[in-house]
Amino acid sequence: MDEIAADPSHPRYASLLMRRRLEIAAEKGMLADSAMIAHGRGEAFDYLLGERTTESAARAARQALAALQAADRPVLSINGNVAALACDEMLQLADHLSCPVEVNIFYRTPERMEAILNHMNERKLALGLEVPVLGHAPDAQIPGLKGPRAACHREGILESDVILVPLEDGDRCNALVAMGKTVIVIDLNPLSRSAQQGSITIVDELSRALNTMLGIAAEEGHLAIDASYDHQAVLNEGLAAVLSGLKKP
Ligand code: PTJ
Repeated sequence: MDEIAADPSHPRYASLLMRRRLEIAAEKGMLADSAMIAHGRGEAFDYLLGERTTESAARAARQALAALQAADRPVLSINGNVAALACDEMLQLADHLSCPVEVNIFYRTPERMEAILNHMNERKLALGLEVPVLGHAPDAQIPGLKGPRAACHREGILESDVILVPLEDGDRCNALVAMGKTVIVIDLNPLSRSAQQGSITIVDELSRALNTMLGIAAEEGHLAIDASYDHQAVLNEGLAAVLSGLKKP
């Protein structure tokens, strides 16, 4: 799946690999029409960050993992871009947390839902994981949202207490926060509404953020929540890191 023409030593290898994953997902009908625009915006911010996990992003990832581990009903939300870019890492994190993933897309069509669910279930089988993959039979609505984008599973997103929403739309993030959930956002843009409104925001590239969490989980197991964690202060550090990229010669 991951074959690309570039050599792994190519300085832009990781970026080229992610683009290839999006091309493959587009061919499979998994992506929204605006998926490439969203990705391009992310790439621009990542360029300014130096395509690295900053110290503040690592701290946010740590707090996010601790919150997910402490949750009664954690759930990981999957959209088209997330399924394309980091399906395996999302399944591995769900496996570590013994929780479901739920395919929940903004630009919802039956065809896209089927393509993403098929992809997730194929990867789940290939990895040999028992993770429940929800999204096939929504039986609830996220309050405050209109139309198909509100559809979700009662046993998944609706009744979750802590939810990971990478690359999330601002309205939906807001609706989840309004439900009283701890909402963990992964977004390279520290100024996005989701990044600002989330409970814990990791300003990092999706696959790097997930691999940071998986690495900490493997090395340290169960973490304690940091009671002094300050979402806005960590987010401001993320913004400062982006802005420092503008000043480079
Ligand atoms: O599959 P759907 O229908 O749910 O649609 C998914 C997209 C991503 C198209 C939809 O949610 C959307 O339009 O999102 P936005 O409003 O463009 O927000 C996406 C955010 O994710 C932006 O702030 C980007 O900077 C950021 N982003 C993009 N790629 C990455 C990223 N953040 C982290 N890692 C990335 N790889």
